[in-house]
Amino acid sequence: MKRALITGITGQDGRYLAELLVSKGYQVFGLLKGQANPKAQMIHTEIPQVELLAGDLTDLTSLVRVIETAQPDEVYNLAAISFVAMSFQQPELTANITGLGVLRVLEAIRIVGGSQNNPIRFYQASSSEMFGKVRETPQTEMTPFHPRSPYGCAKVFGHDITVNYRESYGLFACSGILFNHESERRGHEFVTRKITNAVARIKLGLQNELALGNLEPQRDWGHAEDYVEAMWLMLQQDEPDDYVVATGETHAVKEFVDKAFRRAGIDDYEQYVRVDPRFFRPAEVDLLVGDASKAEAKLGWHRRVSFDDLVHRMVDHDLKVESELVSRG
Ligand code: G4F
Repeated sequence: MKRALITGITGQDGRYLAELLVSKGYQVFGLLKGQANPKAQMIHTEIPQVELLAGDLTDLTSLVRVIETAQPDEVYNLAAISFVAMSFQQPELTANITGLGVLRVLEAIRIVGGSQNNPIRFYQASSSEMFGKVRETPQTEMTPFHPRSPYGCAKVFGHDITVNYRESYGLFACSGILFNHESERRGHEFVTRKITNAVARIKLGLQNELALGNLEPQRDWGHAEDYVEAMWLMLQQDEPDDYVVATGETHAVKEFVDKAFRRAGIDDYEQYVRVDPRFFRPAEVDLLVGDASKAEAKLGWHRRVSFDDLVHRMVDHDLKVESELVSRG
């Protein structure tokens, strides 16, 4: 039985990845930070096979202990301060967790080692935010980075240190440069879920308007369940490498808004949407669209969920959840 350790187990990607690995027969461990973390119960209920181990990306000793306990074949580092807007408010914390946290996990892997025949394999959750003010379109593994937020800067460090540990110490370390990926499990702070939840509430008469920031940025949005499969595939190859994971399509935030309202039967979104400068960022990433041909050719990875299906699934889910809340009173 293969063993895997996932940091960021309580997030959208951590939960989908844990389910995928359990379905493949892995013993899965999740790193859980904090005392009495309220999300532990959610993991116990949703994926009872997962064993949670206490540790923190800011504490190398705890990471060493967790890796010694889990004895993983594969480590997936998904934990991060992942909300770009928050990284402008707490840049130092973001650098410490999203950036230096990667270095600490790599060091812990180096210290514990794994067996000579079976060294620990490492996956780093890199991000299309690293491309920032893009130098070329579409973006590939070779596109230079120009991050536009403390989050993007921290992710560039995480990516570079992953490549450096691979080249310096021969670690089986891969970096997945994932473009935006969303789902019914996405946090409400991210724009897609903020939109679909508000659409559901407006449709049910629970809310009158949706306040958003910049509606012009374009993103390459896929479904998270497709993307965690790419993470796993990267660690099953003969050689470690870096891969862009994306759909190759880009859509403006306002297109997402329009499609989401239409799914709920509202044709004119403009009467409900208010642009609020509070949600604008000090620097914006205007356009992201990825070229995943390397992942498609080498990993055999293909996205299954289209942009329309993604929006429809999220809106339908939120309509169901909000209706249930109403009927429960
Ligand atoms: O949903 P977002 O907050 O995602 P963002 O900034 O693209 O980052 C996400 O994708 C990255 C991959 O490229 C990940 F690395 C990262 O961890 C995260 O998962 O914002 C998307 C766009 C931005 O341009 C933002 O300015 O939507 C715009 N937006 C407009 N109004 C808004 C809002 N974003 C949020 N969160 N809230 C708004 O009200």
